Amino acid sequence: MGNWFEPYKIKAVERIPITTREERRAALEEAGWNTFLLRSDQVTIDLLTDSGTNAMSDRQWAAIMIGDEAYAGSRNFYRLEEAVRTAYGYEHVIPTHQGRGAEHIISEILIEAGDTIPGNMYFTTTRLHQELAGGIFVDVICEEAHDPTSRHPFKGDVDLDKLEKVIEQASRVPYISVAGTVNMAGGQPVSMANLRAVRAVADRHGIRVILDATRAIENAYFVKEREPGYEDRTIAEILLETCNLTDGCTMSAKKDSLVNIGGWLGLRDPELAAQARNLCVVYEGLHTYGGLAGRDLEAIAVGIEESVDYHHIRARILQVRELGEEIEAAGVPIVEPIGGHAVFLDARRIYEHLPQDAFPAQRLAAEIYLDSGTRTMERGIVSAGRDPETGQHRYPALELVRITVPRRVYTSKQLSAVASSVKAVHERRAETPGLEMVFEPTYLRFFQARFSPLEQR
Ligand code: P70
Repeated sequence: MGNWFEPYKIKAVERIPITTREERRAALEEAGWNTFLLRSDQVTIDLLTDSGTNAMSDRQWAAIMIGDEAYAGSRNFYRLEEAVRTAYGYEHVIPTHQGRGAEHIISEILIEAGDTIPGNMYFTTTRLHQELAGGIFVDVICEEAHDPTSRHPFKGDVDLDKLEKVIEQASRVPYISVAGTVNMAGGQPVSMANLRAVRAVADRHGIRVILDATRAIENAYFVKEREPGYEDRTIAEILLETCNLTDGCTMSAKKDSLVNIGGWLGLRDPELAAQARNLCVVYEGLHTYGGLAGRDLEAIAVGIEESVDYHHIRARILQVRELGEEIEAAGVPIVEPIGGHAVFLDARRIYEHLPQDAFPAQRLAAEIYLDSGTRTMERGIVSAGRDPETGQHRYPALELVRITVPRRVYTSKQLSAVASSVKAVHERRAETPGLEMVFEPTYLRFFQARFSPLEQR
């Protein structure tokens, strides 16, 4: 891995709450055993997500002060537009309050009832917007992605045979939905070679390719690290080449772009962009602010510039990897290879005695919180939700807990403490029972579902 260190120094700090086990037990009961329902004041190390939890730089905080809060035509919008054009290469930029705002707009524009959208594994919000627009998402990711033990270097790759078959059988395919890195597969990258092949398939059938660019810079780091021919290319060059293979993208700036809120839709086709700007005023706000303050737009623009810096992205990826290696060294089963934004624990193998409908990953996330006040997230059967046709649980192959690392926020010493806690929870695995779901909301149930612990069987 080579030596790495954080390419920054710390100028402001925030005190974190230290709690007792009794306090955590009470908090967990109150939260219905769902880490999404904990208050952050009850959390010591918050590894729920890397979304909007990043530490901004002094330059970004300075950018906040030059926010131009004009309703229309804010200068910060044009700054953002320029930053996106330079780094991502999309001519048309429509700001949105966050990633799902962009997903909503693109789904509504491109999808007609009965359409099929193939993609490299579902993402919760992306798929929901595709379904709400009348589409059906079909997973065409390579088989290796469903196997947590496979060490395939690009587990985000599309299976081209599956893709061809889905296109053949569908009545209409408005676009292929590709993400890099693939969140639900464990933060796994897609290769440039695969993306080029997807583009070729799309061109042959006259289909668009829409990228989920949320963590495309993390993807670019893996390409540079692993894909022959890319060793000497810069992160910025790889990012641009990635986007050049697509017709548009949705972006949650809350990840790669080092901000706390924001997103955008990038498009090449001026006709589609005009439609998107029009829907933007319906759902988000005028097309030059998209639900954001001018200062947010400026902070994203600066964040984009910082995010393509090699030293930044290298430290980011290697900090996550170090955490994963420490957990793995303790004998805890994790998803291999270690992904970009998080370490994923394999709850299926940890709680071998629990059936999937006893929510093993949900329980594991709760146990880690109880042990050390570390907050993580379930990414398994609860996240997968129910099949809209049958109303039954979807049973995903991956039953995971995501330990997600915010950018520039925690020290490696803190992450080491998390690794020790995971080890302690793992040692108690045999005596840990599952959960029962006692409240289930209609949409994206993982956010608000409530559970209660099952008695030991
Ligand atoms: C996470 C967050 C957001 C996200 C993403 C990808 C690959 C789009 C979005 C949406 C937040 C989250 C969302 C749903 C469930 C749990 C957590 N991912 N594409 O923690 O962007 O949140 O800005 O609307 O990862 O992974 P946004």
